[in-house]
Amino acid sequence: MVGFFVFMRLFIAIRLDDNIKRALTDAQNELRQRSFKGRFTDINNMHLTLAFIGEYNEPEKVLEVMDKVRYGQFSLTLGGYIGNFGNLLWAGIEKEPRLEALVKQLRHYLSTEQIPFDRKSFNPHITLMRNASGNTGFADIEVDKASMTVGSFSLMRSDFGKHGAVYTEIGSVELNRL
Ligand code: 2AM
Repeated sequence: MVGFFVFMRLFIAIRLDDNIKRALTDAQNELRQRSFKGRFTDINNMHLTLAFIGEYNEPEKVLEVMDKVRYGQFSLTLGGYIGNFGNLLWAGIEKEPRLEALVKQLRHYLSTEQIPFDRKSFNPHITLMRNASGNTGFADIEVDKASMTVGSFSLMRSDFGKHGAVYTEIGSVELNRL
């Protein structure tokens, strides 16, 4: 019999708490008030991507690799500004060496276990909207520098629904192991 595999679009991310989400929603509302048009990220979909895996059919293997990471909790603080990659607008993160070290460790294990991932250098950001048009003035928008404690990171799947992508957590790993 020929088996068939179900490929899922996977990525590893930090999920955000309500305090951070509130600050990001305020920033989105400010963009709306300035007549920015485009696809705003749904509040439930807000996250910080650590590694994008893409189409892959062994989520259990990814969770096993995530479980190899030995790392403690740290705090994540919004940078207070909006940046862009072309017409994608994002909220910046305050520079945090512990975030960068976590991503380095995670990507090291993904590599050694031969799990494919996007190797573009890590550029921490939280997407606020895509296909932005109608205005270009966002540089002076101040985003509340909200903070949260990062206590875990998650394996997420992305599915395309009627109203755009829907992200669902498959599993998570605690950051309490040094
Ligand atoms: P983002 O982090 O810039 O918002 C699921 O597609 C998530 O993985 C999105 O949040 C997306 O962008 C992020 N991502 C990172 N690299 C990606 C890539 N090469 N292709 C698609 N999505 C990517």
